[in-house]
This record gives sequence, C-alpha cells and structure tokens, in this order.
Amino acid sequence: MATNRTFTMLKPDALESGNTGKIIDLILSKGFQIKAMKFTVLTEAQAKEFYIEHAERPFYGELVEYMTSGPIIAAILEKDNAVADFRALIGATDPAEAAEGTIRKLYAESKGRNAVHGSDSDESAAREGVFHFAANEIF
Ligand code: DAT
Ligand code: MG
Repeated sequence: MATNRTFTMLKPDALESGNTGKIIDLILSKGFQIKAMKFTVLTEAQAKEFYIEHAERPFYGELVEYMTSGPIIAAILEKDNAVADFRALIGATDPAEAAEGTIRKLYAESKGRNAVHGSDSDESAAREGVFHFAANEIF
C-alpha cells in the first residue's frame, strides 16, 4: 500500500451509538479520501491476529471480545502524511486524554471502547490494509 495511506476501523461502540455518519463526514472534511471501505464482523481469529502485537497485554482478551462484539466499518484512507495526520485526528487512546475536536474526544466512550482505530506507522497501515481487503477491493 502507498505510504500516503492509512487504515482505520470504526469500532463496535461507534456503530452502536449511531455516530458512523458523523465520523466519516469528519474524516472526509479533513481531506482524507476513501480508497476501500466495508462493513464486517471480525471473527475471534481475525481480531486476535489483527491485535497480535498486544497479545501479552492484560487487556488483550477484553480487546478481542469487544472487537468481535458487533459490526465494524474498515477502511483505507488516502491523504498526504496520512498516518500521522489521522492519528492526530483520532486523538489519544483514552478519550479522557484526547484533545478537543478529535474523534475520540467527541465520540469514544472509554479507553477500551474508543470509537476508532488508526494505524501507528506506514508498515502497520500496509499490513492492516492487506489484512482486511483484497487487491481488487482497494482503489
Ligand atoms: P491505539 O488504538 O491508540 O493505537 P493501542 O495500540 O495502545 O492504542 O491499543 C489498541 C487498543 O487496545 C486501543 O485502541 C484500546 C485497547 N486498549 C489499549 N490500552 C488499553 C487499556 N489499558 N485498557 C483497555 N483497553 C485498552
Ligand atoms: Mg495502536
């Protein structure tokens, strides 16, 4: 995947709370273009693999359970400096620490149920995009 791309998921709490339209609108308003998007439910195996870097963390089981608890929206986004700019747009992991105007400040419930995922590097963005989308699903 090109390095001007990042990968995101709108997490189960964002879909439950009905905020997906507002979140996608905010993302587009900041200049990100959608290059792939799908509505899906992660299997336990998929969630475990996606978050494998956190396998030893105490919250891993809770994270996998939560991420498989309902549908998500997965997407690949394009913009100059996509990874860093999208991390800035989503805000800190814990919404209590997230800056005003960020997606997590506006819409996240808690550190665990934090509305949105954003890749942390170009390497992660490439891995995560390919994890969720076949080549002919990416534009
Ligand atoms: P981020 O999503 O900001 O990159 P991360 O990669 O450190 O954060 O963690 C991945 C996800 O795991 C995070 O979005 C929510 C969950 N998580 C992280 N730390 C947690 C904690 N202390 N308690 C519960 N869930 C946590
Ligand atoms: Mg992370």
